[in-house]
Amino acid sequence: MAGPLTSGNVKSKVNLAKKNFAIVVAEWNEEITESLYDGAVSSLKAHGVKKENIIRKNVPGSFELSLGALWMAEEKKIDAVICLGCVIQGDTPHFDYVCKSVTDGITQLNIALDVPTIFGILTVNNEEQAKERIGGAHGHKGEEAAITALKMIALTNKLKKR
Ligand code: DLZ
Repeated sequence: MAGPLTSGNVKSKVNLAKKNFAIVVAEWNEEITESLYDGAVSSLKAHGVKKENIIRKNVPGSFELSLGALWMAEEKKIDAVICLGCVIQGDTPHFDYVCKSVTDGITQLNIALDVPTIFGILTVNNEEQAKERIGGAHGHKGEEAAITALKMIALTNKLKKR
């Protein structure tokens, strides 16, 4: 069964107080992406990450998340990048293009770079589905994106990759 990532299953020997995070936030569907951001930051802080070690950058929309993430990953001190966005299905195929672009872009970053880049992007049919994923029936995807970043940092540490 697929289940939400919870803080209970982050097992890390990493000193998270010394780790640096970039969060790239898409401005489209701002009410949702702000909530994703708040959840991600709360979750990081709850695990010992220092607020001053979290850098935030905004991009206009989810299409721009990949480039924003690349720029952040190129910063020397960043240990993980978290991308947050919300793409809502409309009347045109635009949804499919934006979703494909950001999915492919973030996949490429993960393969090409040594910095985990987390896919915290809602791809939903309507606003109601989005709200269910920012603390509703389907958990909080901003918190889950943060937990995923912590797990990838724990893994890179275990493999001594960085
Ligand atoms: C244009 C557009 C549309 C229609 N819908 C969304 C959306 O639901 N979520 C989102 O993050 N961005 C959307 N955008 C903007 C594109 O991501 C992008 O910013 C523009 O096409 C300019 O490159």
